Amino acid sequence: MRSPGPDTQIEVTEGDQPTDVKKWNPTIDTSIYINDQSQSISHRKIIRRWNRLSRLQRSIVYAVIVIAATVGVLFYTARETKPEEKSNINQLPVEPVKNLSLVNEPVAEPVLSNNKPAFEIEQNERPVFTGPTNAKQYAVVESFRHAWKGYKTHAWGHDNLKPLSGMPSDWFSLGLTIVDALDTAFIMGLTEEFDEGREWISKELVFTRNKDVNFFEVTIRVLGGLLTNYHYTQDEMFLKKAEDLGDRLMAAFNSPSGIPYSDVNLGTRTAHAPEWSHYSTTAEVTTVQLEFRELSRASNNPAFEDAAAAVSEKIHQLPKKHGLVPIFINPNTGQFLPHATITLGARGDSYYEYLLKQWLHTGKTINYLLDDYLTAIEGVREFLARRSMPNKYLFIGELLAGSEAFNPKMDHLTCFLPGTLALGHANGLPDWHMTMAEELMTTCYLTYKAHPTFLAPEITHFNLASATSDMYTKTADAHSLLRPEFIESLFYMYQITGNTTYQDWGWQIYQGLEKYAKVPNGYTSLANVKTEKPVQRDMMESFFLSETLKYLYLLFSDDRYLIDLTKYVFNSEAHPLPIHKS
Ligand code: DMJ
Repeated sequence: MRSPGPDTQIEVTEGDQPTDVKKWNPTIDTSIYINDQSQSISHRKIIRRWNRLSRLQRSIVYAVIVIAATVGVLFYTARETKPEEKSNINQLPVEPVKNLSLVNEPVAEPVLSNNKPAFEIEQNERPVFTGPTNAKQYAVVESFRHAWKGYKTHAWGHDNLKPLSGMPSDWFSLGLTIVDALDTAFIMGLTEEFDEGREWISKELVFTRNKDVNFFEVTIRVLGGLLTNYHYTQDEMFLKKAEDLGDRLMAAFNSPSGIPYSDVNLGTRTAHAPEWSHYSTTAEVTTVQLEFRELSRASNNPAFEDAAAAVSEKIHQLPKKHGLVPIFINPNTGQFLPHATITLGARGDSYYEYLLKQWLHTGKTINYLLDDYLTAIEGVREFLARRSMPNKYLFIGELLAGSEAFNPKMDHLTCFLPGTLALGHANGLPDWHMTMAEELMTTCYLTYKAHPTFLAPEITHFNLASATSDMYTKTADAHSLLRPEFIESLFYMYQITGNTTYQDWGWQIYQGLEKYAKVPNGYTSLANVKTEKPVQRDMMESFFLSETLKYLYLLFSDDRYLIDLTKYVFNSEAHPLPIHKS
């Protein structure tokens, strides 16, 4: 049976939890009466003694009471205003929504108001996940269990499930859905699912196949997933697998420039550029650093971190357009493909994300990462941020390959940006970053609301000249892979601001997923979100379990710091990694 969708609201009563009702006992309790009597006798004694005191003695008693009360008030006030480790992010001022100034606004210097020393997580401080606590979280957990069950029944050990045909699908042959989704099961408190996944990884996951895999995808999904599971459980099995995989992935860095090749053969430990090009993708080569650094820190082997950090350092040295990078880079020369597309969507996105996140992961100690991030966000405002007509919605466009002409097109992938901007602001970056984040949240939300499915298309186009509507979706771009980016940003915005509107928006989208993407064997990608009867695509991406459902679960958490952003940084595939001191 299909679940209800946006127009059939699922009833959620927060007070549905069973209340501890105490039973009333009509028997007279005589001890209460005796207590009352003896209390009134002792009151009379106190009054008689007080009347016998001299005026001086009474004044001393008054003075003592006044001093005690003053000390008490002072102590209480001091306690209330003391910044708590946990609520640091929350206490930063968040400006109300206002319009971002796009042209030649003087750039404010960052005020690192939250530049406190980074927090290194100790074993006994790891979060304990005890499962859902409210109806919305229970619903999301049920969605995860439904997806996991379908995958387990029809595609166990394969990369993905094709939920319509009930067939498996392989890409890297690494049991991608198990490894990618496992920490979501852990965070949701699903011990049975976690145990069966752990068992498969321990017995079946091998990296010895003579097969090319994508260096970036395997790093963020498989290496990232193994490292988070290791962090949470301290189970050495996960670390051993991660070291074996990391060792094999290191082949990608064996290029003349050290910029990794896109494809690695894990079995033969060789790497090469893709068949169709000499180039690697900029976002791919710059979105492995959190994972390789974490592997080094966990295994005490600096080689992983060194190889990946050298890539960031090299790219730092390259000329850019006000911090903005072309989407292709040559691993032989170490140079960007000149005049390639500039975008915060496909192939560009996580370059910007990892500048900030690497800076946070290393306890805000690597300054060039922050500098490059700040410059890039200024570049975004200057060259890519525009307003649509007629309603002046802020969106992020692209610069076309060759001409660098502005293209008013925004990938859904770009909806990661408001979350990242909010994270930066919470860590002391300029207020206009938060203004930009809030405005982009509205725009991304509208890309969902514009469609009867309440789901967003892969790409949205915006009108710059007078038109009846601000945005439109071309049929070729109308599909949805149930991507996580906007829900990810909702999670960041909610944890950082506490504004429950972000939860409400997430719930509307969740209902769209339930109504249009849920099928008997799981959840499926859609061919067209513009129609109430969308053609379904027969693919359940691993990131739906790893990211989309995880961020929904965290968004609806009663404890909005369930995974605290002052202690953890999420990799690009939603695997939380602990923040280090340096
Ligand atoms: C995920 O695999 C990662 O978030 C990646 O960085 C971008 N695309 C997908 C999800 O959309």
